[in-house]
Amino acid sequence: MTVQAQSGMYIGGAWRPALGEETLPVVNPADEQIVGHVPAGTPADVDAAVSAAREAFPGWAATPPAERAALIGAVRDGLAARKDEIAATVTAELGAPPALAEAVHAGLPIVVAGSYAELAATYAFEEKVGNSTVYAEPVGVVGAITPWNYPLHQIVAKVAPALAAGCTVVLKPAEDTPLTAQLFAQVVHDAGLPAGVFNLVTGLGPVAGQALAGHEGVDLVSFTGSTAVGRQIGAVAGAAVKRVALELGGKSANVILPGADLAKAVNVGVANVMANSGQTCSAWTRMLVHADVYEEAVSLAADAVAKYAPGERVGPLVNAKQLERVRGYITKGVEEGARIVAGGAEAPLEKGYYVSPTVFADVTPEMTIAQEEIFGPVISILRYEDEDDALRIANGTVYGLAGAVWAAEPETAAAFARRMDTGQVDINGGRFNPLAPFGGYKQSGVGRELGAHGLSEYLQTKSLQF
Ligand code: TXE
Repeated sequence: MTVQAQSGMYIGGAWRPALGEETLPVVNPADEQIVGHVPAGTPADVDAAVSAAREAFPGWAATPPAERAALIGAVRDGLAARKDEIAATVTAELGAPPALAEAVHAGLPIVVAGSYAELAATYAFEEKVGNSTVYAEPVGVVGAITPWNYPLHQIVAKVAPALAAGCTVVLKPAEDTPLTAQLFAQVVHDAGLPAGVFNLVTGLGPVAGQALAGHEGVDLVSFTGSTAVGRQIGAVAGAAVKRVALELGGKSANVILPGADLAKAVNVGVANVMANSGQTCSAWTRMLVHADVYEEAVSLAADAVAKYAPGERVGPLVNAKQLERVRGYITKGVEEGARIVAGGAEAPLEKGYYVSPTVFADVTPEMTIAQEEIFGPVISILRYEDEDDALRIANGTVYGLAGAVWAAEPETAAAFARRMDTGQVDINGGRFNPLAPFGGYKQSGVGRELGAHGLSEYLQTKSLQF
């Protein structure tokens, strides 16, 4: 499928010709065919977009929250109206299976945009504290840099709260998935947002992304991506004393305590990692199982992954680089002595960047595959002896983004979860809540997305004493 691509940048309320000549191909990782081209943004394009956002800022910041809410609601409605087109675009540039593209990639952003239409209208932008009135005011111009793994969700999780807060935005989406970002810009345009409130510059990370992150006209940088790039962006923001939010990697633990429903915990755990081909920062990639039921869990996991056929339920990885990276981790796991019980490094299909769903048993906490983010459909199963041992293993990485705990009683699981160094934990399966804050402890990042916590990232307070 070819997708309608824009040849320019969305700046100041219109599609404008890019200032450079170069374009970037967009490749469908399922069949390695080019589906479109987008312009490669230059620092001059970024300058133009930041100027437009700066110009629009005072007016948008002064727009009553109820009016901002109505416009965010119109964006939500536009996303809902174009859901099929969005899903098809995500399938074309990420290779996501159509059912996943429809339900998650196109569906989730509608929910998140809707939540910010409501929050913009109800948030306490002004409160009395003793003899003071405290105002929550927008930080200013936001530079949003997003990854490819959930192309639209990552955009909406930054842009919707920024707009709700009264900030204006320049977005630099991932070079692998810019077509979804162009569609989003068109939805924003059709919703009638004032010119310059939202701007889009496509292009490469080290060129357009770097220019945006270091731009003196940007007051806050919100980045989701690799820890390596996050560290650089954090350093640049720190030097300029500007606000920064970082959503980085994870190595989350799925802790199955004695007495839990083992089959359910293993099956849901496998599904969690297989979703989006394992390209989810919060994926529960380490399964922690008590020694007494360890072999039973391993065989349940091997049976469960057999149901995830590459090319059907499991899509490809996003590009050839990620394929090499994930295969490298699988090879490393074998070299370090882990036992493969399903999958392996060999390509399962002739075309496309596919990896076989892979389960490793006999993984020990210090192995590379138990420490580093793999970002593919690969699960490591670790053995623990008692609860303290499980907690030590669960907390024993540099990351702390998410996790799961299973026990016979939810209270037992919750008590364990409170001792985990991580930002979000699902208890006995949990249920997704778009209003719950999402973000990392330790090197998984700084700041929170979603709900009121996500909105407050884009605000600064001013207090007047009477
Ligand atoms: O990320 P990058 P990559 C992790 C995951 C994956 C690894 C590498 O482990 O295997 O990162 O993925 C922009 N200045 N996550 O290489 O490079 C880039 O254009 C400014 C976890 O794709 O960090 C893109 O828009 N921006 C993650 C964005 O950063 C720069 C999601 C992310 O790309 C830049 C994705 C620079 N110097 C990967 N260099 C999550 N937390 O969900 C790149 N970019």
